[in-house]
Amino acid sequence: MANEVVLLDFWPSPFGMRVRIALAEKEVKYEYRDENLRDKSELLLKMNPVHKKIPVLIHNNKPVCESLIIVEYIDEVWSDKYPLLPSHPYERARARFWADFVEKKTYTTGRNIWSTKGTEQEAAIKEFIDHLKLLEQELGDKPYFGGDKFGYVDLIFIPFYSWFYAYETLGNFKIEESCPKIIEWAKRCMERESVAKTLPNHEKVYLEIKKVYGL
Ligand code: GS8
Repeated sequence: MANEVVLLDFWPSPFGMRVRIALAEKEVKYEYRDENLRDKSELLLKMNPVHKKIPVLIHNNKPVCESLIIVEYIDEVWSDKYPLLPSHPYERARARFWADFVEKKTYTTGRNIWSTKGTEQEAAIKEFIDHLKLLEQELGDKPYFGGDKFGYVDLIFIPFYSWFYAYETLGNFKIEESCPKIIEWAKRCMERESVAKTLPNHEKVYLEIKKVYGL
């Protein structure tokens, strides 16, 4: 079967970065299309008519939407290269639990940091740090969430590292002071080629967030 792969994405999107890292780990060749989210392409509206959001992976003309689902799809289709999810059902369930935690908590609470002020912002920062501390606890003394090797949870979480500078600058706090192990982990992940070549410059992300949210 021919493998025609197109990715509809937007460069600062942590959701899109997940898919780019997964495709890099699997050494899949694909066409990258950067969307203008204020003027979405016909293709995006056709391929993701329900949410109308990026990322969308189009594999042999068939769309797959939602980053967590896309990454699992990639892992199953290109199963011969670098498995991302653990093979044991229990470990797989645990990995999905923490990916879901990152999904439901980190992005949402992170956004509250720049959409609030004063005591509300202090509370948002505390909540954000509390979530990172739970992740730090789950990491424990392991080099990666995946254990000895970079895996699914690492891949799902690491794109947010490129947003840390924006969180810190807009909230005037330092993540490393409360969660040094998370920063160590992130730097370790950055040594991986798939991550290093995917994550954009943090100042560029910060400027884009300021622009998008009118800050
Ligand atoms: C989130 C995708 C998303 O929010 C996933 O793929 O995991 N749960 C989804 N995409 C945003 C850009 S990144 O902030 C998007 O496409 N927004 C366009 C819009 O809301 O109109």
